[in-house]
Amino acid sequence: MRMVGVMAVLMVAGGAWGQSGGPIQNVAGRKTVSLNGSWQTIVDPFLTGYYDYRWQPDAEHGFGANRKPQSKSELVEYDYDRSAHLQVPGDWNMQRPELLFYEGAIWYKRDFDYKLEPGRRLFVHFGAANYHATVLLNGKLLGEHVGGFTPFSFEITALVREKGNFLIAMVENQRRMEGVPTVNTDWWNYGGLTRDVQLVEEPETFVQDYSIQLEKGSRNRVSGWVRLNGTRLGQKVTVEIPEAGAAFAVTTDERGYAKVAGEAQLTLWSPENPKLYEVVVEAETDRVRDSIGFRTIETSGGNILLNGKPIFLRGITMHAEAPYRTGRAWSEDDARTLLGWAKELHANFVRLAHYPHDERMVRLADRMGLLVWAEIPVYWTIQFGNPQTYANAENQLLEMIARDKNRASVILWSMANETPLGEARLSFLSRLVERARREDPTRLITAALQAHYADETTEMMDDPLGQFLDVLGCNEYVGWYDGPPEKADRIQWKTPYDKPLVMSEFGGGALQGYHGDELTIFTEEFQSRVYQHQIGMLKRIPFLRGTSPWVLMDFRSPKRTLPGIQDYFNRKGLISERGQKKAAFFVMQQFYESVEKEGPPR
Ligand code: GCB
Repeated sequence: MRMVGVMAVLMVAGGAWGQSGGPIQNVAGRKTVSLNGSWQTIVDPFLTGYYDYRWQPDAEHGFGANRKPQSKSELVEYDYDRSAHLQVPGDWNMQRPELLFYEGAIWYKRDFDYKLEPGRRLFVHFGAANYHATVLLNGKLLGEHVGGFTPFSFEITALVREKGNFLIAMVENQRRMEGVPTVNTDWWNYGGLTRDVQLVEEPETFVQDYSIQLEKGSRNRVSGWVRLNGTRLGQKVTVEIPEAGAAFAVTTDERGYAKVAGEAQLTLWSPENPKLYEVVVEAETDRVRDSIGFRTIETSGGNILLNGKPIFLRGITMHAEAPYRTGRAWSEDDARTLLGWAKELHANFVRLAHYPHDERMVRLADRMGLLVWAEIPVYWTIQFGNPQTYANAENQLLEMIARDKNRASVILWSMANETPLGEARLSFLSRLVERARREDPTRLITAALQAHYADETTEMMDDPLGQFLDVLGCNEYVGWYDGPPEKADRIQWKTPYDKPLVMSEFGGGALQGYHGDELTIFTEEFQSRVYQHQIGMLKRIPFLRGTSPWVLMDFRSPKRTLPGIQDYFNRKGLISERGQKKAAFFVMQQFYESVEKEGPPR
């Protein structure tokens, strides 16, 4: 395969699923071997292992070759065996002090043996690599992937050998103006192989992907599709839900594709009863099991309806920041802690900001009964007029939907966060909305927008993007960036849209353990006061159907420099990064408890 340069790859980001021809659904439900653990690594700030001295890309002859001197005279200026190690999964920033602020390339190498029986196929699967990964096996380029938060895989059937394979990934997290996200984010640019790496073994023709959900608007009609990959593409496939006594038999076409539809009597999934069914997708040559919940989600005028009934989203936003240790979250324990705190808050909803989180999060949300807002890092001022930026954003959107489309917990796909008004932005985002709807007609589409003051006391939510959305998201910081906390008492909210509003962010900062009078900024008392006045205001918004304050836990951000208070942490957490709850946590908890018991504010 011809090597393409870093910039060139950004242009072709539109189809970066590697050689597998698309994502492998439900990797955890396959035959896998973990490649997690210690990898040899070379820090390469000047991309010396990638470009030659004329700046021509040449990874197969660079560090990707894993060259060993053939004689004592041969010059080889790198050596994985004498280089430091990094743990995978894990961002590099938290693993060595000198990498805390590092942005650049790191080469990862891991050896493995694998006996692949004839007629079987092997893939290497990456849960995520931030931001740009170039992957080689045994010195041969497999491909590249752009986008820091979605999975990708490459087929290695023809290249793998029984002994002495070396898998190399160059991961590069240099921020780019044209990237998604762009150079400016209020979170840490954690680099590296931040999620699981696995070998996935499949039969020659296998069930690559499937979508199994309730048909939009129906509570007993299952609808979806299956897709095979291999040479025996026309097969009989059944999708079975044994507990519901339902089985749908189909025959795949010459592309390996078949639609699935049929009736089933199902107990619907909800936060109160997060019922999951075992679903078995069985082809003649392969079989995959999954746990899937069934529910409907729609809007009617200003209401969000879950299984036909109006619901108020008692939410909390969170970053994929690891509790207690900081760094990028990835483990089951991380997910349990973060979502456990949401439960403790009496939440029924989480906004997973500002990019797709580890798949464990949405799978656990399925089991714990938490509704999910999932989003892509179209954040602030990306290049809305740049077609390559659009292709990149769309690719990340499709990869997110591909991974999480069978999760009942996920009810909202969010297109963007706090993006500045303008024509290019509107055409970019409305196109993205349209693409998301085509890909997944069953879920609601939203975006975190911003309101403006129509007069001194009227916040107006009339962003023109609103006409394309099902649910309006709004970030506002009345009482923090916008006036003193009491300002909220005077504000009323208006919108021309007959659509539900979720206040997708509000809040203020506090250093946990810092106490003082409630006029002193960054004290727990001040933060609580922001929340108290916010809650008073929120209760008066007639079209409000959910809230998700910013943010569950303090998280690292290079933008937050104030010594002694921030120390490179955004302090708007209700909980510190060491897991200590601040006073505002209990203010919010009390509000949600009352909403849970007495119904939403009206
Ligand atoms: C926002 C952003 C979020 C920031 C937050 C803040 O509006 O959406 O990413 O971290 O404000 O703390 O300023």
